[in-house]
Amino acid sequence: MRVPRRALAALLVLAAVPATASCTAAHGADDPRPAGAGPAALAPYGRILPAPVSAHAAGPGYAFGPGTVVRTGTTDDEEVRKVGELLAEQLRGPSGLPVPVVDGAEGDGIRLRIDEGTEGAGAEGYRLESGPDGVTLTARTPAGLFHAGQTLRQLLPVSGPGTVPGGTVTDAPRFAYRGAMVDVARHFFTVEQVKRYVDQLAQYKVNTLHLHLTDDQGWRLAIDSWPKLAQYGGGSEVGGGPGGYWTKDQYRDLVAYAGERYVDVVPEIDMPGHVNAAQASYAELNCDGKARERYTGIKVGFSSLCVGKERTYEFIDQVLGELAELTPGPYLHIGGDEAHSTPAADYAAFMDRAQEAVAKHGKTVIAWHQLATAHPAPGAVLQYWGHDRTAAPEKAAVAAAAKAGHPLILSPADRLYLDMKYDATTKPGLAWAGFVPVRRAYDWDPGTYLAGVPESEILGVEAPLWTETIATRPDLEYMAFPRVLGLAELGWSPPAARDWTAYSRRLAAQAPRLDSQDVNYHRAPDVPWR
Ligand code: TNX
Repeated sequence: MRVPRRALAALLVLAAVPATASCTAAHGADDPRPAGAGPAALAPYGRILPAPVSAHAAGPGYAFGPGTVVRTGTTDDEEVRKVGELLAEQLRGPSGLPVPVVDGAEGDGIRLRIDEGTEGAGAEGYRLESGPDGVTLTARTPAGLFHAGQTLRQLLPVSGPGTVPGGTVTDAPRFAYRGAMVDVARHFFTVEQVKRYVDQLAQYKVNTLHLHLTDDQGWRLAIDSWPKLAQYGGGSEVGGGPGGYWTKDQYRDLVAYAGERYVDVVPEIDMPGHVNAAQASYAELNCDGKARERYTGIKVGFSSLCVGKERTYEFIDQVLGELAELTPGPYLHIGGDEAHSTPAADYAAFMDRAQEAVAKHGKTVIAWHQLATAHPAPGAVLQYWGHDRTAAPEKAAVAAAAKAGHPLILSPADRLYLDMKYDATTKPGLAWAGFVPVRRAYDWDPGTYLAGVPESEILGVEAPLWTETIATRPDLEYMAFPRVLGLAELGWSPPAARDWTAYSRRLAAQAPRLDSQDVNYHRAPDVPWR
């Protein structure tokens, strides 16, 4: 049985607001506050973040209580069952209710349904319908059901039982790639710490975790054919701390954990620069055959693999081969940034071979946008990290590559670099791209950002968190939150929903949720926290 439509109530709501897709979410049309009142609590359908394509409150809701079950439909759909189990677990924690998971689709409760015909849902979208007999989540894919579940969590109180207000959400993402990066090379972070970040991101529908695994200061992943990379090269970090590395099993565990939350892992081995940790571990990776000293400072651009040596290519082939085998997602990121110690011709020749190695192991290349100055291979994705002051010819080279068919991931440093200070009072962080307050991180349009690049060439957006100055979980969260929620909304919500005033109220409404999850976020002065 479908949730009955409360047609009359729905019509009344629709009549009260302009008929644009995002109206309710962006402007809180179901907000009961009297006209003229200042910022007040948004009604549940108006505070969903990222803002959905459409959301309408209508009719009585569903009482989520001791009798609530999650129904996962037919038993033979293992993946849907898993989505249901995870959603039930996410609901149990804050509510203290048992929320068992049961087979079968009929009956009261939270119902998960795959329907290939779900209109406008695409690969990740969904429909959520709430009424007195339950909440029905419908999607074409398990990923869509997962995202629907995250929306449902936001319609419930932060703790205890409560009512899911009656209404409907229809939703689908604007961009396929919605990423966050963590640099575990400058400072080491444990798999447990990164898992916590994955949980925080996945609840806002971020679907990609880019791991910057290697840099001058440390090599963080065990590679069987080159064991000293992790064993020796992992034993350092910025500031002289002990560093660390992940075993292959730990990495697999993280990838699986992220996968269950529909977050793909994109691992990065940065080359031909940013390789001092490798060159300290193996003398043969240096042109002069001498191992480098370990490095714990924060300079960039001084190291380079030995481009003229065949052994270099055996090295990258074996490393990328092992990495490809560990990585279920389609991409390997090969860095390619700030190769200031590699002459341009050598850089281009090296990147040709590195891209060949990625293709040989069945993966698609992502590289920082400097690859545009060499020869990006067919299908290679470029990650743009320029900023307002980036020289026009550099931007034009990226735009030309996009025109030639290279999809772009946008990570403008003066918008999405989570290691940039909010303002002059921020203790951790850098400021080479300027300060990035919360509004600046959100208030720009990825679809029109780069001159000459239409939205169709934009694969998505990503917020990198470089860790030269960030060594602890509280600092990592302080820099990421709340700015990374802006990234989540830029990546997911329709362009019409992008409005700073409305967004800042949705963001403020997330505070109790972040508090209850013990997230150390920055109470930025540009957000109307209550
Ligand atoms: C630039 S962004 C870098 C990193 C630094 C970062 C610090 C990029 C591709 N390279 O090596 O960690 O700035 O903000």
